[in-house]
Amino acid sequence: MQTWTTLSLPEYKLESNGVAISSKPQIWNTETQSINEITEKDIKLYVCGITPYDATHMGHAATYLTFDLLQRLLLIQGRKVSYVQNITDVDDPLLERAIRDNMDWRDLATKEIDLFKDDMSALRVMPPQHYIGAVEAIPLVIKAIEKLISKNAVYKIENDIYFDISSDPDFGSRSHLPLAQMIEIFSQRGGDPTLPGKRNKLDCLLWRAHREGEPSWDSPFGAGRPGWHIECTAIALEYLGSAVTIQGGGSDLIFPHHEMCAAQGEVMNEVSFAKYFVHTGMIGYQGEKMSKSKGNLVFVSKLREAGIDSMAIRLALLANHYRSDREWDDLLLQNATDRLERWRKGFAKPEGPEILETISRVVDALNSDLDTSKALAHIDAWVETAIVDSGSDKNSKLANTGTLARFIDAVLGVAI
Ligand code: 5CA
Ligand code: ZN
Repeated sequence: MQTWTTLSLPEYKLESNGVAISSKPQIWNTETQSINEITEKDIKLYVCGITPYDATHMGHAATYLTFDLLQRLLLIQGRKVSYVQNITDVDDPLLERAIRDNMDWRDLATKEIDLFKDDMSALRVMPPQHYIGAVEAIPLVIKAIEKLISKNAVYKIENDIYFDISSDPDFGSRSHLPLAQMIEIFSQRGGDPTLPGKRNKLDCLLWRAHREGEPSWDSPFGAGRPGWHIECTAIALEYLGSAVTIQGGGSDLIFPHHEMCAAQGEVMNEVSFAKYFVHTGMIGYQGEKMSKSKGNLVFVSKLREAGIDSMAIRLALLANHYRSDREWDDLLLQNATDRLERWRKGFAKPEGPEILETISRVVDALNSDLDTSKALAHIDAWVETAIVDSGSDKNSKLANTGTLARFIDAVLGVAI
């Protein structure tokens, strides 16, 4: 699948701009339940993409902005990032929605993917190098299932193929949930814990044999379609090697999705699937998680149509910590709009107060588990000084405001 385009990204490297940073990038890792330093020079980033219906709501946007920020933060510090994202363009919820709306599921997916790409471009989210749909990945899924068969990690129930979680001795170690809770969440997220014939309640579907009225593809195991979790394992490992550095997505994917992906990947390649499991908090609206199933959605495209500056949307979603479950509301957006206007005023003159200190404080804040509220506050402080000192010649050491604006665009993705 073709990725989206972004406006050109300003090239900004801290080292070549004479900014010395003493901190190192650190991030909360769901698996270790602690903040870990990202030590790798070459980072393989896999982020779970949308299921293309009801996109792009503010929850999706917040999650992709977080990983965009993380990627930008690593890039300005001289790291290399290879980024892969999937699209779940065939799965039960998409097929059900297409039936409900009397649409061909492919047309629904195409329409939503196009909308999502436009929203990502407008929000200045950098595209992944590989943007891969489940449908186009079917040969990769088949290859992955064959590898799991060779490891004796699968079994059949009628013509459906299941992954046997007991083949992964580390099962459960990334999500840290008690069994009863795992079973409950598994069934809420499309799992079938009580299906007769299962070896373990949590075994997940790898290949769903063809059913009347459902799309299917030929395979060595008969006609059918991929299960959800194997799609991400297969795509990640095809494009990023035997393992990934960072597995990312919203906290609703911690279990079962990321646990299953990691378990399958680990059984396939006999190495840990990911080093850092990074999860964003849930965006809520009117007191509940914003979700397609609840229908309490605010869309990026609708706000853009209403004339809201997409940079204000970006600032609104960066205003609070990525890991906190938080509400979307009008005040959040209003505050971000005001902040953007203030920043634009502060950057109106070609020269302003000294910038190196501000840059290093912003990087230190972001290196500390993406503390965006602190980072934005440091820029606010610079902006206030710039506005107050404007026109006076008290400030003997003036700096080029364009350099700071370029840095802000490079790391925060906010074009001032
Ligand atoms: N296609 C699968 C992942 S392989 C999927 O979960 N698709 S999704 O469309 O439901 O969600 C896309 C991404 O947005 C996922 O990373 C999900 O965790 C995240 N997400 C969904 N709802 C919210 C929300 N309310 N707040 C924050 N992130 C969310
Ligand atoms: Zn996924």
